[in-house]
Parts: sequence; structure tokens; C-alpha cells
Amino acid sequence: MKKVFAMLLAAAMSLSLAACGGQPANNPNPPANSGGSSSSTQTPTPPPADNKPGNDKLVVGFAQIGQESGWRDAETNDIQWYASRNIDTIELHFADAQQKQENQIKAIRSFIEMGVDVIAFPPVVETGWEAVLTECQEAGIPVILVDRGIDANTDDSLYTTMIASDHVWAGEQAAIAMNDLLGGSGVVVELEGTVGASAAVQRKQGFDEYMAKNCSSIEIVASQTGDFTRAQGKEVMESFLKTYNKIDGVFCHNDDMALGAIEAIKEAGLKPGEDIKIVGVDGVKGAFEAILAGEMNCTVECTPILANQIFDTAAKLKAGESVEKWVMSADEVYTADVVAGRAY
Ligand code: GYE
Repeated sequence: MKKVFAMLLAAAMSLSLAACGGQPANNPNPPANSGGSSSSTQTPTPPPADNKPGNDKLVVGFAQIGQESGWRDAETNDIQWYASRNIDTIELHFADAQQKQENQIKAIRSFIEMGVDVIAFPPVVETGWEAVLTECQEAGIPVILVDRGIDANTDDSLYTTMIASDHVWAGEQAAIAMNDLLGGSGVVVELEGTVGASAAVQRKQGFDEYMAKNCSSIEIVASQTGDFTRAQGKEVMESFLKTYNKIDGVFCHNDDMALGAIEAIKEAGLKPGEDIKIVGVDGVKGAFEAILAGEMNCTVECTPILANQIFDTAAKLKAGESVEKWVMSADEVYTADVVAGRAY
């Protein structure tokens, strides 16, 4: 039995390592930035001398949200690893906004001053981007939204394309899995992502609307943000467990909050994955490990491995080619049987 588990775990880890661009998902020290500048919240340094006209490197400014989850670290690692492997043709300027919209805006303005070829960033929330995106447009710098979008009321000509998963679909898939796990009836609580983030808004929309339309015997009794972090996911789950004496399932908008919820459920003397069914989104290593251990029931993939598409799209935009408005990632649903079946 031990050997079988070791094989399953190896499979899960190889799945997730592949999903992290060859780096450990929670690598606290992503590979050194290549050819450009990397900063926490300071304005990135001006480009090196070789960025003079005639240098045909693709110069990309990336304003990352922060390091709130294993998924976010995987995305960062993939982008920095890809750029470090293409140092002769790509110059990456990378800023970490530490979860603050004002820091993302500051970084984007510094990229405009540098005169980068393309700006890419995941909008931490859906609103408040008109001014800075207008400045990008006036500077003639195309913008790629990555893994999150901006709200539908914002003029979508202000960005060129979005490379992201379908978060409404993910919410629907989570609801289908939860309905199946509960046998059509039960009490569910929801751990939401960052307030105002499109990934949270849309996963909630997909889940809640599917439930309302198809699962009349499943009741969502509470829904509260855990801000996509493991610590806050645990805290909110602890409060739910104190408030409700019957919880049959929890839908977590990302796996990090699911892992926090698992801790809270165990500390309450209950069995996660059995007494309370747990469905997450992302497909990070810890989720596969929890599913293999029987402590979680499903994760809906949302691939963080976007660097290839980001830099390919940026190169096309620099060359004046047109691209689709939404480059949608292809994701899968990993229930326990699928994870076990993938083991080798
Ligand atoms: O699900 C979560 C991260 O925007 C898709 O942000 C991303 C989400 C992802 O913090 O883990």
C-alpha cells in the first residue's frame, strides 16, 4: 500500500511541478529576473543601455499582484523561468505589487516611462483601471490582461487581449462536482476569493447560478471572502464551523483556502473529505496531495502556466499582428477518481 501511495504522490507532484514551470510551486525565491529589473514595490529601474532603438529584444513589463497563493507563485515562477531561458530575445521588467492596486498602477506607469514594447498584468480587482490604461493607449503600448479581467463597464478597447481561464465555467464545474458529492442535497458554505477580483466574482456567479437553477435541495447558508489565502480561508472556515452545526460541503474559490479549511475542519474534530466535502479551484500540488489522502474531493484546474502564451502574444503585438480578444486556457476537472486514474 505504501508503494502505491508513493507512486500516486509522485504523480500528483509531477503534475503540479509541471504546472509550475519546473520550479516548486511555492518557491519563495523565484529564478532571478532576466535582462530587466525586478522590484518589490519600488518603481522598476530604467532599462539597461542595450534597450536603445535598434535592439530587437522584446521588452515586456509585468506588474504581478503579489504572492497570495501557491498558484500565484507558480505563475510568477513560470514567467521568470521562461524569460530567463530566452534572455537573448526577451527583456522582462517584473514588479510585485504586494496585493495593492496602487502599486500595480505605479509599476505600469514606470513601464510606460521606460517605453517597453508590451505591458502585461493580472488586475487585482475589476475596477479602477481606466486612467492608467488610457495612458498606455496614448503611449501606444498594447496591454495584455493575464488570469483576471476588468469589469464589463470599462471600455474594452483600453486593453488588447486577455489570457485567462473561464472562471464562470470553473464555478459551474465546482457546483456539478459538489452536487454529485452531496447526492443532490445538503448545506454548503462558500469561501470567496479577493473581493472585487474577476476570478472571485465569476467563480461565485458560476457556482451560485448553477446551484440555484439545478440543485433546489442544496442550500448555500454562508459565503465570505478568505482573500485567496490559506490563513484567511482557515479563519473563515473556523467561524463557519462555530456558527453552523450542519455543514455538508464547502466550495473554496482557490485551493489555498481549501487547504486552510481542511486544517480548520480537522481541528474541529471532523474528517475533511468525508464529514465535509471540499471542492477547490486551481490544481496546485497541495490539492492533489489532499485528494490522494482522501481529505479533499475535487479541484477544478486553472492553469498558471501562461508564460508561453504571454510572450508569444507580446511578440505578435510588437510585430503589429492582431490577436483574439480572449485567449482562453484549456482546463480540466480533477475529482478523486480522475487523480487516481492519472497516477502512474
Ligand atoms: O485562482 C488564486 C490566485 O487570478 C486565477 O488568483 C487567479 C487566482 C487564483 O490568488 O489562487
